[in-house]
Amino acid sequence: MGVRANSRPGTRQSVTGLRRALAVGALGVLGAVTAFAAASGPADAAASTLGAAAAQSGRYFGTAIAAGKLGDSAYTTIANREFNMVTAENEMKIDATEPNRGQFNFTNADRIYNWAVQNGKQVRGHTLAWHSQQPGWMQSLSGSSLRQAMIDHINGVMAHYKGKIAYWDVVNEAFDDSNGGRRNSNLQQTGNDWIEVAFRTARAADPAAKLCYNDYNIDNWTWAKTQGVYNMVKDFKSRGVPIDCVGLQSHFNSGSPYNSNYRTTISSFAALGVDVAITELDIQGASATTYANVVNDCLAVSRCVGITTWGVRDSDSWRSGDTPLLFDGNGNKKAAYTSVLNALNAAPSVSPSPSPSQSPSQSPSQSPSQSPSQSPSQSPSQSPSQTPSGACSATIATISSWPGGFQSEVTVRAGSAPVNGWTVKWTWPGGQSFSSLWSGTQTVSGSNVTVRNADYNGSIAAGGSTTFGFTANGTAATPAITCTSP
Ligand code: 9MR
Repeated sequence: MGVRANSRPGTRQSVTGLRRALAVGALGVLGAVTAFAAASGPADAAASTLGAAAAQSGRYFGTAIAAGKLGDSAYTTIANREFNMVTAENEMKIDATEPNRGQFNFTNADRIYNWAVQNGKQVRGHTLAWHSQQPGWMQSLSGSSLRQAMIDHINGVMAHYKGKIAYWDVVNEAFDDSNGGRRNSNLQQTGNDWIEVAFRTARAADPAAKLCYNDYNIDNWTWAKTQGVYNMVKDFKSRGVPIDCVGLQSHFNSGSPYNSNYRTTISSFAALGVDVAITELDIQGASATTYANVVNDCLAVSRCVGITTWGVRDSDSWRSGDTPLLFDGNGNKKAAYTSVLNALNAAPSVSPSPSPSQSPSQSPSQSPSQSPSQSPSQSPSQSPSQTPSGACSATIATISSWPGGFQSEVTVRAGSAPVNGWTVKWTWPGGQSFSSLWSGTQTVSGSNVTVRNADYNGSIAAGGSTTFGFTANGTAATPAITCTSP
């Protein structure tokens, strides 16, 4: 269901229609992000909520939601009324979703997801790969096992929400605060390519989701950290690494204040061919002027797609002492709320039209920021094999199972010589079928399965191993499997 191209935003009736269309889109195809075309002048009637006001120019206005507050009706009343995009403040993070290796828990994440969808909102996923809020088991890993755990985590979480998340913060806060280089984290120590591996994994896991890099202190265009992230995104775009958006967290305070070059930052990232989102906005003291400046800077750049405040009321903020949000602790609208609403209402409205490219059923190559040559499915599935390859062997293990489905991991081992490219085969014994597979490329013919290496894990050192994983429908099975190497 798309948004009617001829609906006229700007009137109360058409804004309602747009909101209804957004709600239907969210309930039906959650990957759907409505696209808008043809600017048609300022809105002719003011919208009365942040979400409706932002929707007039094709943008969203979101908030972070905490699962523990969904029973607070004062909180949910404001959140439901004002916002049309939701980010889980903590519940989709690594420690929450994979507390034990290979055991995923989506209880609280789903509470937020379901609340959002049932109320017609879209969801930003936050976050898949991050040095912080790692569960203990992940903190204790390093090297290739940590790299594999990161890949498995991305696949496990994205499989659960496949086709349902508008934007995923794939990688969070990977840059150093001062020198413009990478943050020295356990993930960074797995190799400088960990960020692009995360993005490639994410694209393959859910081709419908827009994939974002998210960070703080990348708001000021002159800061080294901003330039470092800018250069990474530029490099990714030039090499076809799948990235669709950059999230500016925008936690503004005296140490990291709003600067008038913020608009330059937004437009510069957008000029690289990515969407820009303001993902965690809060402003110490909540100056109405500064809030309006932020909104106007976003509105000035067509690819600035939306704004999320990091909480609803001041009392919900991680920095509650800074009173940085749009509602006070009693749920009253602050002066900053009015300035944000007015700024949104003053934006030129646009005519909505259905997005051409966001259905989950469409292939990755149809994603707006990817040319077909950048599709992960078209990556070479085998490493170059000029060097003679040694023999390989493989074993399969069930990680977890549930009624009607299961998750397995296959370990591919090299013998006494290095392996350069591998192919694993088996036959399903009882009608099983893949629902998603990661760190490999699959070919299925009837019950016969062939999995070849992905472009980054074909080379296995002598005596070494790598793994790939999958979720499947049917009864858990551990069929006999073979491994061949060219
Ligand atoms: O708001 C979140 C707070 O409740 C958590 O204790 C904290 C733990 O790291 O994370 C906060 O959210 C952060 C977000 O996930 C990433 N950017 C910075 C946010 C504020 O710390």
